Amino acid sequence: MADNMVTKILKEHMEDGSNVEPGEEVSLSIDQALLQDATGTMACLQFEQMGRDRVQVPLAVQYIDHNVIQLDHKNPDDHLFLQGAAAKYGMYYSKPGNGICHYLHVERFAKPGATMVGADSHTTSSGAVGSIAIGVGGLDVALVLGGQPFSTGFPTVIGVELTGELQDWVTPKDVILELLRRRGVAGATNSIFEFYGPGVATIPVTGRTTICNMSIETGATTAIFPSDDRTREWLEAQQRPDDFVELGADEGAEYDEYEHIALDELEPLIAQPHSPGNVVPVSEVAGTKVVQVCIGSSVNSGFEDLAVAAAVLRDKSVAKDLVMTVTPGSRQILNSIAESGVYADLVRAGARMLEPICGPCVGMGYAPPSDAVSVRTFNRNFPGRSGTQSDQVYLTSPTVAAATALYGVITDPRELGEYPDLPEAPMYPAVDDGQILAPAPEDEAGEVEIQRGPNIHEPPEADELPEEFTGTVVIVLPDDISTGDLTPDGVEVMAFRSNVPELAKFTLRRFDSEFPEKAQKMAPGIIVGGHNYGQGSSREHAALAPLQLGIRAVIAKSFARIHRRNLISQGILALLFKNEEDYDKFEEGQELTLPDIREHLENGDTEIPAQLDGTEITLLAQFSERERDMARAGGFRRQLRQQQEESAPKGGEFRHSDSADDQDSQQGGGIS
Ligand code: MIC
Repeated sequence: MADNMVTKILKEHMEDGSNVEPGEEVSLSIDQALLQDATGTMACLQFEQMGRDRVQVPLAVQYIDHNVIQLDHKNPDDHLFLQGAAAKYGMYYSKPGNGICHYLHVERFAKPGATMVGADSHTTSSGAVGSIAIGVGGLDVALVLGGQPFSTGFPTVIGVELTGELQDWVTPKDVILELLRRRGVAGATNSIFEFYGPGVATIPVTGRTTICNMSIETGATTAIFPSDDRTREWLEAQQRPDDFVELGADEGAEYDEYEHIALDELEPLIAQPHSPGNVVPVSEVAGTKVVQVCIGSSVNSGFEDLAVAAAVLRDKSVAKDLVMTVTPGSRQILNSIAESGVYADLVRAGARMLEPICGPCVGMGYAPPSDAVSVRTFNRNFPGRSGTQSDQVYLTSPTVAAATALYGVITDPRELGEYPDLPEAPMYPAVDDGQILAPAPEDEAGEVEIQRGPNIHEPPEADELPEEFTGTVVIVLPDDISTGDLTPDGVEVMAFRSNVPELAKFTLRRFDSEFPEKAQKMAPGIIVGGHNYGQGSSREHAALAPLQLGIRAVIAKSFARIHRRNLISQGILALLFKNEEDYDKFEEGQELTLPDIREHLENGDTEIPAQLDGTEITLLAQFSERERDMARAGGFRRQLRQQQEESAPKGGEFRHSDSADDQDSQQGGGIS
């Protein structure tokens, strides 16, 4: 049977037969795991609860790239903790300033045909070299580190045929913006994009990285490119020729859905505030005044991306009232732009050159002024993500960003005339793994001391689900609530990623600054949401912080994939409306009862009867068997412990938290 590439790779990694029907739950063996500092501390703490001495996955890398502003002890304490954990438990450790996890992983570790999970939604970048790379919550990464397979619904595979070639000034960023224009931010949920067709060969690996990185913004699980000559050249340049295998769909393979993009017909595109899905041609917003341009970071931080910006700005200056930042993706890119003259051109043009860290992409400094327009080559523009609550962030390609920096207004780069000659990308960049530390050898790992700073606390844990659940509606939210709404970005808040009780104080501040206090008073609480609840990042903090405040159920019209999983894994019921009109019946302060909820879940019932202040409504529990068990137990950690108590342990188990943090770590532990 002719299989597409996704199905081939998944079949090779399936631990339980060959059920490849979309939506059916499959267990996958995982080859690689990625962690970064903003989500890694929770992942490592949960891994430690499993009681394993060493990680069980063939390769795990802990990157430090998000929380690196280091205003005080919190960030560097996290780094030390993670460095110790990596050394002791058997993970590579990439030091701060060495590169942005998604980009650097494509350079140094990602492999064609491999499966990979990462505690970062943009883990998907590694699809650029033919990996199936999926962003998940920290607990899911911890489980993989502990030797468990990763279970997920078998995806719908969307074949994206690329034909033709991009015209001058149009870039791979426009390919993913075009998919976002067509599908919006939830139009590919539970799907994987697989690119094929003659246009694929025209897109370099760095361009593929940008496309795969932002595939998550459509709600997709991930995206993947075939492993072809471009991949071979890339891996050779990275001095990893042995990692190359040719991979693609079988001749005649079919897809569940199809898209076709004629590359030569694309034009420069831009996503307007405040959603990556709000895409229009640049010409529609040309002339808009801009005060900040940011190029690079998690996407568009490869050599060509920065070289084209430098070429546009060579011997010129950024506009008088505009400030521009440039962030290379990795130390290798920093070296390459320094050696090729790109760096000097950018500096002379007035750019603020940043180190290879996530930086402004996740609100780590360089926030724009109030109400002002910032044009960024990044991947997300949810409200307030830049650090400024009234921000007006547009997302676009480096060519549009460079032209905009030059003129101070949004500019279609095709107006610049002929495409400039770019300096040659160094074919063999200086491969330098000097800032990636190998783990301690197994026989020395016992000696490694892990330092735990005062900001590091065990994650909270839910109670077992009662026979009947009654809770109070604490807030009713609109569509498209992002995990950044739940757990905000920015220097101040993100410094508490290892300290959920403190972090919880910022929960949903954009909607109700009193939410944390209210939720604690009303506990057990319920959040009601619209469509695409929990879109965006993989941060499980967006489940842990509400849990800390006593939230025990979220009822929504639909959920984003990663967040839904994080809620269930952490013991929060993620229920759907059977009739969406029932959403309008909900108001703050109402009581909702789910009679016999345990029994319903035990029986595998999908329809869950509920009473909302006396009115009968029906909710849906669309759970797999595994999820039903998790929900009843009060989350996955508690479930595994129960299994351990009932029978001989299999594949790792979670210990009870008996640390001094135990008080914090109970449901509704609250904040002081
Ligand atoms: C993001 O782009 O939103 C982040 C910051 O990389 C997050 C990770 C995080 O919240 O720490 C992500 O995409 O998962």
